[in-house]
Amino acid sequence: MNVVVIIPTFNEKGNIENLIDILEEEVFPKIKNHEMRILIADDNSPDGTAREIEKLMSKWKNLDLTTGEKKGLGAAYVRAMTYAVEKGADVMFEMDADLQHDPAKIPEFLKKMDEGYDMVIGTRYSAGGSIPKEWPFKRKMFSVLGNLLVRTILLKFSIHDWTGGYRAVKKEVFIKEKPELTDFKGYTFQVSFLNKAVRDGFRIAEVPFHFGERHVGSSKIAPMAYIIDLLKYVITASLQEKLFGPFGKFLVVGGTGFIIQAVILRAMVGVWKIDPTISNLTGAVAAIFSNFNLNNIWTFKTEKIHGLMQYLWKLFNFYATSAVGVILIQTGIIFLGDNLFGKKYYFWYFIFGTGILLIYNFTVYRLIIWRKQPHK
Ligand SMILES: Nc1nc2c(ncn2[C@@H]2O[C@H](COP(=O)(O)OP(=O)(O)O)[C@@H](O)[C@H]2O)c(=O)[nH]1
Ligand SMILES: [Mg+2]
Repeated sequence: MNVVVIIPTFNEKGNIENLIDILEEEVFPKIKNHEMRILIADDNSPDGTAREIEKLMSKWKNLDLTTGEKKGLGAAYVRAMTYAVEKGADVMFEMDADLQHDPAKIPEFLKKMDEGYDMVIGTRYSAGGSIPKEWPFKRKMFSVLGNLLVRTILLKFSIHDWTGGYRAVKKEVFIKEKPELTDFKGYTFQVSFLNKAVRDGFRIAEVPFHFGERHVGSSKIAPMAYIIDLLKYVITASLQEKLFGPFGKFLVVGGTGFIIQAVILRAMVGVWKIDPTISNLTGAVAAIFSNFNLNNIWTFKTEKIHGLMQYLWKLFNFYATSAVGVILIQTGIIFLGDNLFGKKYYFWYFIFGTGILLIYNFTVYRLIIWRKQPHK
């Protein structure tokens, strides 16, 4: 594969030559099965980083430079990745210039790529990874809690390091997500890019690494502005996903099911004078059938069921799930509540039971009936 290590720089003159030397002399010679290049994404650094690179370009033929106006880290990455893809890159690395990202880990990322992953995330927060021991307690807390907060708000716990900037990504992921990568131009780019890749089912692996101390110079991050930008992103993204994503659609479908059942019940009992129990059951069977089909063509349309046998089998599963949910979970919670705290609060048990029922149903649908397929 054609691999490009992209290094964004803003006033990194003191670090960049050192890093390039390590990559060219120690890391790249060990990689035999891929073609390795370096692309520096500089934003007209006043310290003359770009001039330094131009000098080094006569020494290293696989070294390239893109320069532009300073619009933030994310904007620099989007520009550089666009350029790299145009020049034929298959895989792109994100790496800081300040030597905080151990270049010796590159082969481990590439191994994951060879195994078929689409994106590989360097992680500081799982076994084998770490943040600098020298950091003061406050900074450590900040770093750990920040990540935990992102994971919790997004409700995505399988990835341990959302905010880091040591990654490898296949060009397909970038091409797919690029149109949506324009809103957050700063450091929040990292979280939003990864979140979109997760959403779209790209296969993601993690490589633990020890995050070092900055070599020379100072951090470019503005902590307060970053935190506000980050929170803005994770909260809106999470709400959007929950309300307008499959879960929101699932709730809408459930609402239509309720109406269908109510109309059938009223019609059968009121107009045709049929026994209410039988009428209710008939309404339920019809509502469940409608729910199943609406979920199939709308809520989970990306995992739509094909073929008659598959359809009948999943429909059977859906009826079974619905029966188990209503009988065991919803009714069970009401039964428990009645016996533990008294019948007085029965309606609250019903509300609580219905809440749990919804979560149970959605989980079964997502994990069993319309299981998310990895990105093709
Ligand atoms: N091109 C470009 N690079 C940036 C910008 N902001 C930060 N960087 C680079 O991004 C990398 C990470 O920044 P750094 O200040 O080390 O962040 P920290 O490690 O979170 O403190 C470094 O290589 C910076 O030079 C920017 O606006 N434009
Ligand atoms: Mg840094």
